[in-house]
Amino acid sequence: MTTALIALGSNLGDRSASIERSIAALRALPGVRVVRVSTVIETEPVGPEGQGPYLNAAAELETNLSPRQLLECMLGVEHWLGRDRDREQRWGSRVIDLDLLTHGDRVMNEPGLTLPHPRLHERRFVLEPLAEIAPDAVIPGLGATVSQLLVRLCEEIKP
Ligand code: A4P
Ligand code: MG
Repeated sequence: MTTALIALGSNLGDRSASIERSIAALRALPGVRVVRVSTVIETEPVGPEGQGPYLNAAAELETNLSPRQLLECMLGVEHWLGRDRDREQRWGSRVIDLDLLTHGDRVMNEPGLTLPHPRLHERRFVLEPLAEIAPDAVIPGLGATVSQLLVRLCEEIKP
């Protein structure tokens, strides 16, 4: 079994139901155990103008699925919840976004799958909930823990 960390975000429709239903769907997946779920926080949108605020959360999973299999399942959950990628703008509004942040100590950059998630260290809406459930997790390739990355990001943002 491998530990995987994921991020959840929603800013369209019933945001809190979408987060809860995603967690329920992940729990129901064979080969996946949901170990911990953070609290859900409301965050200012990052990206194109005119989007509503997001609800964000993070979860820790144990899985015997490969990174590719797990991501496929996560994309399936997004689809099941009504996400329509064809009608979306990059970084624009979405019913649900599930990002695979880490999968054990895997570092990979393949078409359709990059690990760790390439922007996780730049996203406060990812690091904040993640720090609540896995502050001491070391992010492979970055050689820093989640709480160290969050401190760094907060220092960069300060003038
Ligand atoms: N993909 C490759 N690697 C991964 C991975 N590790 N996890 C591919 C998930 N997907 C991965 O993903 C596009 C494609 O990336 C997938 O088909 C998959 O094969 P996406 O999730 O549709 O892309 P995205 O979400 O538009 O971009 P990205 O890079 O995930 O950015 P973010 O950071 O998720 O931006 N503001 C707030 N406050 N809260 C948010 O949650 N989210 C975004 C989306 C923008 N602003 C936000 C929030
Ligand atoms: Mg995403």
